[in-house]
Amino acid sequence: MNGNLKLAIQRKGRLTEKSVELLNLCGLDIDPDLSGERLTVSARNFPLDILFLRDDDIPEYVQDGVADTGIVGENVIFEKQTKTIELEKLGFGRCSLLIAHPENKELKNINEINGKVIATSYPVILKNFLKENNIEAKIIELSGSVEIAPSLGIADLICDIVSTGNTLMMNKLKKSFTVFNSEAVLISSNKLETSKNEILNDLLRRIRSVLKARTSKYLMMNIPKDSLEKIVSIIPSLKSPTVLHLAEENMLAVHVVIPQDQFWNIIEDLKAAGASGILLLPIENMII
Ligand code: PRT
Ligand code: ZN
Repeated sequence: MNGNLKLAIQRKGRLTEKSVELLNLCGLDIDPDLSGERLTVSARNFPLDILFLRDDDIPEYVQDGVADTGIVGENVIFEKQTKTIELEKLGFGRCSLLIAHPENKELKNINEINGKVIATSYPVILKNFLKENNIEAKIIELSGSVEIAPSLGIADLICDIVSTGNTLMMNKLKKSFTVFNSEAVLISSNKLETSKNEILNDLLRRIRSVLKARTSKYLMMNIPKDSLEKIVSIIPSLKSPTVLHLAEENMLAVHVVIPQDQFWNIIEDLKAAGASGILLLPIENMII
């Protein structure tokens, strides 16, 4: 026991690289053995030990205190029904758990699922969804290759994770209903000792500032002096913009941080209000 915070991440899979990348962006110096050979690795400049585990085991390990915190998909947390705290959505590992049917069949109304046989690796989430919708169907639990169940004749429908939809297409299946939307999240045990909690809060602050920087951009532009009020009313920023004088009289430079997804919504309005020389720059980190 070295007092370090123990963070569980997926050993080898879809979430591994993004989890390590996020920790690196938080300024943690880690040299992970991504070959899957080692079980733990320590950060050189932060009191953190990383445990590499199968994603399915992470919620339980965090609940039981083997790890203090973990990064895992919401789909896995929900399926395992463990008692952990979801601290932050991390913006990667996005996917949906969907019901899909053979493309040569129709499935328009959710009630048509009644009496059908559905293959899935997520029986708990599916059972929940069926109950909420008052549907009676038979669930067949498979640990993998769910998408081939209809062509093997063992199920009418599947309920599986989809991200690009390529796997469905290759197996001649079509999406019908969304059961659950998921992304990677940071979870923690609900009984952390104070010293661990302090380290976790430090890590969480860093993660939040990295996530915030990722979704924000630094907008710079030149504007005619008399359109300042108009320009400020267009800009979707909580903070007041920086306004600088230019050598050219009657012109100002305006600098402001905006949510990245707003840029294309406001650009035409800015131009119409006289903005020119518009630059949009990435932000590496943002302390909030
Ligand atoms: O070995 P371990 O148990 O740790 O890993 P695993 O094989 O169980 O999980 P892994 O690495 O496949 O996925 C880890 C997590 O990534 C999942 O729990 C989800 O939260 C998330 N995620 C995001 C996905 C996908 N996208 C995804 N596309 N998990 C699985 N898939 C699979 C899906 O099951 C299907 O077979 O990819 C296929 C469909 O992908 P598309 O792109 O063809 O639609
Ligand atoms: Zn797994």
